[in-house]
Amino acid sequence: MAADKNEQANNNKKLEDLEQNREDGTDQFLTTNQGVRVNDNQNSLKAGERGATLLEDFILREKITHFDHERIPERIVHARGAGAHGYFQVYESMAKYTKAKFLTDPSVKTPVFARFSTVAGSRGSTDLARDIRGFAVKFYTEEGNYDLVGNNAPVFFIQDAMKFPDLVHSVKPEPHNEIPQAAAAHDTFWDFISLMPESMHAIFWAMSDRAIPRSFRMMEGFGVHTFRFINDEGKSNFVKFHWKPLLGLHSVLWDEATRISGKDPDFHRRDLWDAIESGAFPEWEFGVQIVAEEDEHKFEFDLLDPTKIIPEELVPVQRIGKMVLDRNPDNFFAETEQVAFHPGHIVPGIDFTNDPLLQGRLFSYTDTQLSRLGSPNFHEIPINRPIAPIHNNQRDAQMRQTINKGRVAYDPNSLGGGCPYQAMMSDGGFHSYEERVDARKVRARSDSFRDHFTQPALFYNSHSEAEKKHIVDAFSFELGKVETVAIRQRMVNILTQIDEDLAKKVADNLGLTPQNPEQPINHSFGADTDPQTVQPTEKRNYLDKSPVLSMENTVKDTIKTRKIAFLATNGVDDDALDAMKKLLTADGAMVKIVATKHGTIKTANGAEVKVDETFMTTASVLFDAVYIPGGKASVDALSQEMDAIHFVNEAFKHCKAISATGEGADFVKNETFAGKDENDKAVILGSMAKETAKPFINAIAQHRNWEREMVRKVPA
Ligand code: HDE
Repeated sequence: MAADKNEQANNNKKLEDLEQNREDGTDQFLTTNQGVRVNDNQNSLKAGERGATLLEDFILREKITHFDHERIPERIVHARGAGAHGYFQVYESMAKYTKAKFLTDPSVKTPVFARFSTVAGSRGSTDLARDIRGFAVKFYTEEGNYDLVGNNAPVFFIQDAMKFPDLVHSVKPEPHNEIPQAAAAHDTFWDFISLMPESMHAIFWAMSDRAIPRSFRMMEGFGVHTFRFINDEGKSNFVKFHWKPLLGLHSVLWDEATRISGKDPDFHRRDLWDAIESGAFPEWEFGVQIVAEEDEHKFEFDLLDPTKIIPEELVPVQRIGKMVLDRNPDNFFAETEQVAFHPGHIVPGIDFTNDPLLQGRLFSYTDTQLSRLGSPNFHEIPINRPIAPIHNNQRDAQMRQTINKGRVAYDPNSLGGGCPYQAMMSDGGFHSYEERVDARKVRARSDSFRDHFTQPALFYNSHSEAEKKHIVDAFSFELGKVETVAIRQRMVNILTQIDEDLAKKVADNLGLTPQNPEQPINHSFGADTDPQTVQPTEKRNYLDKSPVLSMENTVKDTIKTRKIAFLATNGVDDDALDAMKKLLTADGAMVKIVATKHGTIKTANGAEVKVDETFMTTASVLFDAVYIPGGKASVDALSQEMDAIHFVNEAFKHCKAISATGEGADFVKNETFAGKDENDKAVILGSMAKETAKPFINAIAQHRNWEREMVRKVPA
């Protein structure tokens, strides 16, 4: 008990220490880094007003020197990202499977820091690149930091860490001209991929709508590798980790993504920030798929193969807890940029498997921090510090913050009373799972890793027609950007192994004919293996469909945090504006008034309404839906505004919900493409906001009306 109290006091002290690192200049004098108050921050010290600047100016030199060194190397991958603080809480004790304290005590709120990222682009690149997203969470548990460094796709492109530098070199901008930025649509990437059949499953995820999320808050996360849970008795179960967003899983269209990249390249970062600032805290449920140790070989795929999922139909995901992100960082650099994740940061109760990709990662992440953050003391940077106490005999190195007391920095010692001493397992000492190993030392890949086509086919077949079309379009776009025809052809040929119809459609868009690869795919699993013998195995069929893979089956009953544009100018009908606003905001949506000019507009009854955006500062692609309230003068003015007409047409083209009342409905019918099809369920026109609000809300909750995509005649 006393020990518990001490621990709690210690944790509180740690949190206080972290807070002390936060600086706020409010009501404070400006000082140098030595604490000397600065009297003139406008002028350097000169020999006369027009004279040369003096070397003596220690204030100028300190300021400029610090500035000159402001940049640190960006992450090699996942450079572009945004993060937030929050907490995690388990619903019920998982002690049956794991002894990790943060998963066994439902009363504990474990602080977390989550960072979402794209993989390929540089730090300043657009958020809306077609890419897998990083989904990394640092749990500051009482037993030390646990990092779950995952992605928004459950599978990876390669099976062995040996191929990671090759994969990343192929997707990064090409080395001779550093083109293209944050894009996989170029020759070197598809050259590599078309020679790597093991990448097919991840490629299908990357070509699907999941790779262009509507929001970080509306994407899933996955631990990817199979890990182990270890319980108090030392029993191990295999486990796969999932994050399920409570707002559902939603994406934008590719055409929209490219436009958002121009209108607001910070779209995802801003969306996360704004949601948290407005109190609409993003939430995910934490899920686990548990497989008993003795069932390791029961599946038709290998649990150690990171290019495979365990379909949820075979092993359901149990939702065991919730993460809430409720605080934005105070400083992007100090927190989001300096946070150092590592899949090797684990706590008792969690352990690794022999997934060869995971094993490689366990080396990589500390190594990369050494060059990025510059010192093995990166764990002392506030965002990386555990709340659990740190005591060991590690000493010194650049930028050491800790002031270790005493003369003893070795173990065993008698001068320090043998401290710090090792923890028994019963004291929470980490003890690696004693997996039995009896093997030859080889450079080779297991035969059980050779099935590359079954799961991409399962993924493709599980989607709706609209989603399938998006996948065909994505392949056609990406390969269309590839200049070397032989690479396009090779890729189309591999696609025939997965789905003939898809391959045909992509080939057709590229002006090619798919050929069944009669030549073996030269895929080497090891130095001395004969390529003939390591052919990928043929596609199998252990499951026709996995409906949870389709975004069609996601949460579609909420409009919380959805952004709705109201197009209005002077003379807008008061009731049409107010009633709709009230109903939408009551359901958690965010309404923005988009007008022709900034400032305020006057309603028909003379009320003043603040304008949030103008047609110059925003665009339909930054919204989920559009509403045009009636009011003759307002609608007449909108009819004269090309950008207003374009706004509605573009929203229509991107399959969004559109509603209008009174004269607004005439505007939609007469001036835009949106009113042409009376059967369109997501264009809701009427005379009163009170009547149109309900179907409008339903249509927004559906996210998009994909049926509309077949209408190709929209001039937007
Ligand atoms: Fe990473 N990865 N990775 N990765 N990764 C990095 O670490 C690496 C892999 C992931 O928001 C780097 O701190 C290797 C899979 C995320 O800060 C680096 C291999 C998954 C982030 C690195 C992989 C990931 C990283 C770059 C193959 C999903 C960003 C900077 C063996 C499960 C974390 C850094 C953040 C970052 C290496 C494969 C996820 C270079 C060698 C698979 C989310 O160490």
